[in-house]
Amino acid sequence: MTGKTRSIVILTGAGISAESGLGTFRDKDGLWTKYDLSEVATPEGFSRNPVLVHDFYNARRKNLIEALPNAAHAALARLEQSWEGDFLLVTQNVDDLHERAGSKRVLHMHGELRKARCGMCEHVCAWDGDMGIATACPSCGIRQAMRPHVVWFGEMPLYMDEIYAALDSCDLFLSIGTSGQVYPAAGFVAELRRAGRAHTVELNLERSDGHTLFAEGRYGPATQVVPDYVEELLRRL
Ligand code: BJW
Repeated sequence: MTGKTRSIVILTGAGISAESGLGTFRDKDGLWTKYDLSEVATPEGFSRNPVLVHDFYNARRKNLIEALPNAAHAALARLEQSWEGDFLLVTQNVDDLHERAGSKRVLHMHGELRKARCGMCEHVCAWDGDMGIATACPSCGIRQAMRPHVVWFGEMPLYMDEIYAALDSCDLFLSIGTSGQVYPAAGFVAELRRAGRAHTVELNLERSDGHTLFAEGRYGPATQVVPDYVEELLRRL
């Protein structure tokens, strides 16, 4: 696959961070089995009960700050460093474990948990502490408008122009640790398949519902299958 591979796009999901102790969403102990997503991950839920939503993200932010990147994050950083062609890591994850493992070309299409955004002036800033309904925006000073800088259902994911441009020209697409249930990310593999120029590989704990759309699959824990696959790719460079 590397003989003519010039451009790699990698899509990651919650499964790559599972072994770092961050919960996934749709697995049997996933976040959506404990919380109603319409209450904590929609703009309407935030309007109805901002305290609940802030508590949900404050707890996850604390957990994230204590978590560490794992061997799968490290392997992708190694791949980026060794790869001379185009490279883009698109993550649906709001954690920063890719960056902490050394990845540089990362786009967070669903936002970043360690950032806050003001719903009034749209100011975005780093945020590691708790946030609440009385938190004032550090830029415009308005209270009650600060929210986690994440993308909820019904909101537009970020960086879509850059992502589609990279997908348009990629020859290798890896989908890692995602169930492929949430659009638009879930549609990337079908779009690539229609275009017919990229080799597509799913690396996941188990076959996702859409696994037949991929040309190839590697199954098992991310900390095993991702380093193994990256080593294989680098050996062929
Ligand atoms: C392991 C592992 C290990 C475990 N090793 N693997 C009807 C049809 C089509 C679309 C829609 C529809 N109705 C509504 C929509 C749109 C909606 C949508 O897709 N809904 C679906 C539920 C149907 N999408 C949106 O609203 C998006 N916006 C949008 O579409 O705007 C319009 C638009 C149109 C066209 C172009 C562009 C835009 C916004 C979606 C926002 C999603 N937000 C969340 C929350 C973010 C903040 C937060 O973290 O709280 O993002 S929801 C949640 O799901 C989070 C994730 O990023 C996302 C994906 O989850 P992921 O990563 O796949 O996790 P899981 O848990 O599902 O899967 C984990 C996988 O890992 C599993 O397969 C495990 O097996 C595996 N695994 N352990 C390897 N150790």
